[in-house]
Amino acid sequence: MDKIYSHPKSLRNISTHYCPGCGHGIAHRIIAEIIDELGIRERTIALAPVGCAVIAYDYWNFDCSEAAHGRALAVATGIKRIHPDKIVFTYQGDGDLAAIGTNETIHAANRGENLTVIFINNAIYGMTGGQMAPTTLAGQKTATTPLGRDVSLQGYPLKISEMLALLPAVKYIERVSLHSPQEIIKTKKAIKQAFENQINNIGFSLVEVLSPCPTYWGMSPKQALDWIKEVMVKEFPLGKIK
Ligand SMILES: Cc1ncc(C[n+]2csc(CCOP(=O)(O)OP(=O)(O)O)c2C)c(N)n1
Ligand code: SF4
Ligand SMILES: [Mg+2]
Repeated sequence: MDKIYSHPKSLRNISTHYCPGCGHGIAHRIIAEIIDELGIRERTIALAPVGCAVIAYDYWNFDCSEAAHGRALAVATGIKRIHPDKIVFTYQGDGDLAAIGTNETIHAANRGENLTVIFINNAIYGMTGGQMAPTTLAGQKTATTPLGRDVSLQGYPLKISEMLALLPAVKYIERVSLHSPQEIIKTKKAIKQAFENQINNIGFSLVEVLSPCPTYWGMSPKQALDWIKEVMVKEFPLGKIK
């Protein structure tokens, strides 16, 4: 009989601190499976973000480093330039990558660093209590927009993937989602492509993953998946951007 389930070597066998229905655990597992499949566990270095995934290094079973909030791509640049034989990736939330870290993100992309970026867009600051993120939808209620995001005061949801796609040194950008098993399979394919690009020295690759945060969306896990499918993808359409 074919084996259909096994624990990835790249994932430690411990419980996580994530809330029920959170997307981070699914994304961690996908990355671990890919690193096993590509046989790169011994030469992978991850940069954990500041955000709910701050202790991702406790869950992955390969080398990891931590960066100050938003600085993962600056640290990753240094590591990759010193160790071009290593496979270096950042794992960052919308607050980390597209708010405090916007500078680092845009300039690493513009330099065409040969890095892989996993961008977890849950449209909120999870770790700090559900404040508005750059990617919060218009009208979305958060701790800092209790009446809903008002674009005349707080601006529009930031489409950082589309912005980055304009840069000539950026080689691959795709937006995927975790809201169903079919979409999770597509997410895995896109993330694998982003790692293969780095292995083949193709250059800067980013996968934006729409990911549920039931806790700070004030929803059940099932409602959060439906909200991505019915509401969030209208603002953040899925598919290859570049
Ligand atoms: C320099 C600095 N500023 C602010 C913070 C507070 N802070 C911690 S995590 C975070 C935002 C996290 O949101 P996101 O990156 O979207 O990750 P999520 O928790 O949603 O996965 C903020 C503002 C900090 N730790 N360091
Ligand atoms: S607060 Fe949101 S992003 Fe953070 S662990 Fe809970 S569900 Fe996940
Ligand atoms: Mg977030």
